[in-house]
Amino acid sequence: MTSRLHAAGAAQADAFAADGAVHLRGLFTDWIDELAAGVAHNEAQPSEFFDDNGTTDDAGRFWDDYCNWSRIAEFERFAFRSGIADLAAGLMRSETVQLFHEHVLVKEAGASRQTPWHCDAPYYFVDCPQTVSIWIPLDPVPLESTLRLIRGSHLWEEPVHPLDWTTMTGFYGDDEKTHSGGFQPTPDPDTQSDRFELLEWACEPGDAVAFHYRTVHGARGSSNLRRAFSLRMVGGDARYVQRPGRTSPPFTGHGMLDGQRLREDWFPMMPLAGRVS
Ligand SMILES: O=C(O)CCC(=O)C(=O)O
Repeated sequence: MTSRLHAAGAAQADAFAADGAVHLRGLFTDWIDELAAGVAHNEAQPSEFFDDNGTTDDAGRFWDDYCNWSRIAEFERFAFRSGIADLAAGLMRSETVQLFHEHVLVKEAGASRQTPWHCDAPYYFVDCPQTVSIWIPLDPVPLESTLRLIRGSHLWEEPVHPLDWTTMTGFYGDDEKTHSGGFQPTPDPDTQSDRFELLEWACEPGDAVAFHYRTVHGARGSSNLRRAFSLRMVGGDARYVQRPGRTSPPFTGHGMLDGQRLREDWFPMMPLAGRVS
């Protein structure tokens, strides 16, 4: 498969900076078969991080897994040969792009389990203005089961307090109401629709929704199979942050300290083919 360059244009980078998310149509349609093979491989050989999010007795599971790119060749090829790093560089307006990890999220047909409203940054041990996750659906996604993002939430002063997706209790082992400062409670855009503007796009396979690690997002259940591959990258200003509790992914034994760059032997720099916009 040939490599394609996907440098983001200035208008897309402006929209990403202002809204915290953009929808990009048809960028990765050539890679659907490859990514779908990778997801099948992932399901057949799950990692220690595989999680069905408590949906074992459901009509359809909502399962996810991550940090498998170095053992699943399809994911590694996509990360390093699809041109996605150039897209990320353009959106973040960064001269460099570093791979944080990939994340597979599958809602089987009939999965009623919602993706809880959350923002990713507090689960991670990295934070910075230059962050992007690029969520790529491998199946058609109608509006009712697509990713839903709160416009501009990446600019909120306090990120949303992280919750454990299975127990819906504080992810750091704390309580949402009593947690120490620096976080705000999880919003509910469905009951507070006058306070939030949502970005939601029906998607075709190979579209991409790029969003900032601080953008608050969630999704409903899905009546159809909805496989998604999310690649998470950071730009040149990314720094390790010590969180008040565990992180996801855990990445134990890394030895990094507050304010350090992410170690490149674990989080590789991604070669860029194109000019940063
Ligand atoms: O696919 C979903 O339902 C959620 C995706 C998500 O939370 C993410 O990629 O960070």
